[in-house]
Amino acid sequence: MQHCKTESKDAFYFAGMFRITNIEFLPEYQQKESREFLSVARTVQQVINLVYTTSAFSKFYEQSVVADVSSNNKGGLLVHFWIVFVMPHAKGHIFCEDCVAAILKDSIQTSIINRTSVGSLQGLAVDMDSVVLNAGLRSDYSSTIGSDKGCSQYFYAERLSLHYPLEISATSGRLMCHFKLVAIVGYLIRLSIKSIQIEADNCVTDSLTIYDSLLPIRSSILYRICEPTRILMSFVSTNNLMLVTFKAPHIWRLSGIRAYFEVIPEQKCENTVLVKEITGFEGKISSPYYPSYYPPKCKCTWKFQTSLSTLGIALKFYNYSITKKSMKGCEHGWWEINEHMYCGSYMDHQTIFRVPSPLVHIQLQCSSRLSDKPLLVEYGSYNISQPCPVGSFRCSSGLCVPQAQRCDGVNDCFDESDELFCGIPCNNRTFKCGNDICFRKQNAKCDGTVDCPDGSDEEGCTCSRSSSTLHRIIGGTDTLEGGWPWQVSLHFVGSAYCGASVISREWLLSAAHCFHGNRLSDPTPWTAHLGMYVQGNAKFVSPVRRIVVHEYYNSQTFDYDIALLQLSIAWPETLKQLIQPICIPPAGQRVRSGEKCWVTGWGRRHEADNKGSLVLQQAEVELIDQTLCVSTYGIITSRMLCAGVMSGKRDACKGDSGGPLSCRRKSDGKWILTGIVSWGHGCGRPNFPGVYTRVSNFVPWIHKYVPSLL
Ligand code: 4AZ
Repeated sequence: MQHCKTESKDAFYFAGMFRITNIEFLPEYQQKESREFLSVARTVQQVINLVYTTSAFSKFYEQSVVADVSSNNKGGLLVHFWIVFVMPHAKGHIFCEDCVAAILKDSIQTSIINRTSVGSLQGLAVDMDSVVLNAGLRSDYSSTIGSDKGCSQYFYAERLSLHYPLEISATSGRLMCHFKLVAIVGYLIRLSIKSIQIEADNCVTDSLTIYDSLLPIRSSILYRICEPTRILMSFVSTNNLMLVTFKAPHIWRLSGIRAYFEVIPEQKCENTVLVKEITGFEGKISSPYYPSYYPPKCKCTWKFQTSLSTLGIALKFYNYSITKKSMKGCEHGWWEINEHMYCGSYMDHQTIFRVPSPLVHIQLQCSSRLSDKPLLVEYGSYNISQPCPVGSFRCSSGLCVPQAQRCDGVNDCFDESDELFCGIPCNNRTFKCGNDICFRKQNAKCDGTVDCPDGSDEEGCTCSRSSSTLHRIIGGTDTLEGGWPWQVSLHFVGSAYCGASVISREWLLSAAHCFHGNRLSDPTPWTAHLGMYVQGNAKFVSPVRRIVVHEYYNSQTFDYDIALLQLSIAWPETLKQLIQPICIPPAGQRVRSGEKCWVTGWGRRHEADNKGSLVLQQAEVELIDQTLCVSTYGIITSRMLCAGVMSGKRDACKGDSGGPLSCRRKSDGKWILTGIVSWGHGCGRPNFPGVYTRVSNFVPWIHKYVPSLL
């Protein structure tokens, strides 16, 4: 709850507005002396009197004063008013701002039946959504109701494409100006500021403030400038009116503003773009009213389509970047791109965001309280399988720079990623690449990231072969510690939620459906538990840095149910007895029905259980003929395979999702990740085998993110 301090000894001023929906605007309302204005003002004042004289604040209520009755783009009348309370001997007392506003809002009677936001305020038809009321200053009260004219002025702008000048200057004395700008109905106001001369005092006394209303109401501030500037800046209202206040109470050298305003039409912010076949940037999209600051209430939709399915959409943001939505607030734009949420933030360099899909649907919603800096985004297509051209280096931000610029001491990537892991003198704390270049990263060998320019740190890395710890499982039924060293338990906000498999030092493979949903798609609440046997007792736990859900994942059909997870911390070499990657099958590998494989996990042991198992479970299952599986379920795609036993009994269940279906290759004894636990009709039901994601169909997709995998 907010409180406000009195400026004078005992009077409190509140500035507010609301929209009356059932009275048509007449030009006479612009004349404060007209019968029409006085009649509406009297009615509104009486209504407000009634509201507060029957409230808990009746003792302190003094009066209400209607300052303006204006047209607006939503129809009806927009009424701006002041409410004054007097508390005798208030001395330091505070007046609850939220209470004063709540009394007014709660007095509006709405009916749920007609489902509109219009309610009745003592007989006046008032739009609930339009009501705003904030504490204000006595000086603003005096100058806006006309008792202290100062340099307050009205401007009625009726002509399009005309620059209406707004200029004021003084070299001594004081300036307290209120410029009320009103445009014809259906249009907006754009204020362009050429220069401001002002004392920079952190907005304490000197400021230029732009309001989305006709009274200085704090919650409708569009922007505030409290420092001198000569850079052209422009701001757009959300209605056909705007208030500009300029305050410089102690002038002793040149102060003032040079500005102009225009009447502009409302712009729709949507576009459908067909992107050409050639890769590269070819066009631009921008925030609404570019190059003006964009208003706080905005929504844009852009649809992109490339001409080839192998091309995705690249977006180059100027001085801006978008990152996966996190738990923190999102103050500079919500971006929804193909159903994934991102938050925007300003930075001092350009960033590139690639969407590996030929069809991209983007929605931007402005999320800042004030107007925000204009955004410019270049778009174009890129080759999904080759995001950077041959001979160039891919920066962490996605930007491509010539390979020759890597390690040249210049921050060409802007995020310094081209200058990371460049050669330093070799010692026992560095890693030595094949070409004798050393860099500072321990355990760089086989961590899934190519660190050496020659790739030697990721050469010869291998996945799990049958080892001494493993024969016990093959022959038996018990899961022994270390038996399935690639098995991972994924915890969401501290609880076991899904399984996954280790495929490199920092990458895991799991099911996309584990991460479907607003909170589930955010890596922050997830932890990966590796080298675990009894649930909760992992040998190694890492937060999750990144979740890559397959872009074609379909939550209705479970098609493309695959996701890659990048660990924040690579698991240490010292745990290799208990943690080992499983091999990815060769691309397009066909499987033999009847082959015996193993499914493992901490999921439920019976369909009716309500919690998972404490000890890692294993079950031997058979790969099932695809045609038989299609005839069982009907909706089996080539990205799925079935495994189980037709009698039921051996199967995966809830909680095992994302975990491995491991098959041992006879020729070399290596374990292959043939499937990922995905879905099924119940668990262990006769004739309804478990359905798994067919990993051999995703080898190029996995290599795109984990290029070092063999
Ligand atoms: C699940 O709900 C689930 N019997 C996983 C696997 C199977 C069924 C359900 C297969 O996560």
